[in-house]
Amino acid sequence: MTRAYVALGSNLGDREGTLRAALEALAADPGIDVVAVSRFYDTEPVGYLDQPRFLNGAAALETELPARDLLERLLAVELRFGRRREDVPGQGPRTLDLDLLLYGDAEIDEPGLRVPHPRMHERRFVLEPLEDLDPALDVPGKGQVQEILARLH
Ligand code: GSY
Repeated sequence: MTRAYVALGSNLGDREGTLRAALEALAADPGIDVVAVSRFYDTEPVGYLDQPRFLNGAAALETELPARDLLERLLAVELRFGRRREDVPGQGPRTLDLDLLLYGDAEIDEPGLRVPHPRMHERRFVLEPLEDLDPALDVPGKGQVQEILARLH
């Protein structure tokens, strides 16, 4: 059994309803246990700034699925609930983003699958929800979540 951490984000439509529906969809998957959910945070957009505020959160999952299969299930849920505005590819408003952040203590760098997530240590909107779940959580190569956040302040 592996503990994995997932970031959730939405900045279009019923943001909280979408995050909750996505968590229910993950919990309904027989291969995934949702063991903890962070608070949700209303956050300023980072990167592409001309878009609505986000609602961000994080969840701890337990799974026996390999990382690649877990990622595929996340992408399937994202597709079910997600919608991206065609005019701003990549960085624009979206109804749902699900990012695989951590998969146990694994370090994986394969096409389409990188854990730890390569930008998670720079993103307050990822680290604050993770700190809710486990301040001492280790991000391989970067240290504990609480330490990374303290360095960002
Ligand atoms: O995958 C990240 C999507 N995203 C976000 C986000 O989730 N929250 C905030 N606050 N800014 C963001 N910019 C991008 S892109």
